Amino acid sequence: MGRFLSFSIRKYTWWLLAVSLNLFATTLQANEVEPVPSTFVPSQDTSPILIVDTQEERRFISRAEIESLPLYATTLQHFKGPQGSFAGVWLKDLLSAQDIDETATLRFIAHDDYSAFINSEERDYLLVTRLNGEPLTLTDFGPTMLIVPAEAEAVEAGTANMTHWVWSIRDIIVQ
Ligand SMILES: Nc1nc2c(c(=O)[nH]1)N[C@H]1C(S)=C(S)[C@@H](COP(=O)(O)O)O[C@H]1N2
Ligand SMILES: [Mo]
Repeated sequence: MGRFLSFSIRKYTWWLLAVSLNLFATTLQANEVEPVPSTFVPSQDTSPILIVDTQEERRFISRAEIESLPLYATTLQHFKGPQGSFAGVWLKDLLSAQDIDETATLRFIAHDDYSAFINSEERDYLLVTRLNGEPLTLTDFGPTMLIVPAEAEAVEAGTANMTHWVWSIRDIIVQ
């Protein structure tokens, strides 16, 4: 009886080990590409860091407002240098919180006056507010930047078009 019990416990242990290794590997894989929900405490900073221009009005958006939306994080090496955990909100979530049509063409204008046309339906854009838990500032290509997690590997390899990876965003104009 004792031998039988210890045998089944041992068998169960191996099974448990295999299952947890499998889960662990899946988590690692998911982390590489698909952003995972992030649990950091949303910013309380209500000073404006982003302008949204609709046809009717100009809106000033703060970190607190952006980070009140569901937060996601993904790990990558950005082509401008920064590396680590990039966290923020899906652009689609911000648009719907701002009552902006997802199909709208958006013109993103950066602090260096770079501009790019973006359509949130074309790809899944993450609007990043943090790197490794710290708020992004102008010196690390913030206060916000657009990344496309699904393209991260291709961008790292230099094989993807990255004209829509706008950093240091100042203004979003809804066309
Ligand atoms: N703020 C800002 N974002 C930007 C750009 C820029 O000049 N300013 N250049 C875009 C372009 S055209 C490319 S190819 C990539 C890489 O820019 P880099 O070659 O200057 O590193 O970033 C994109 N995002
Ligand atoms: Mo470019």
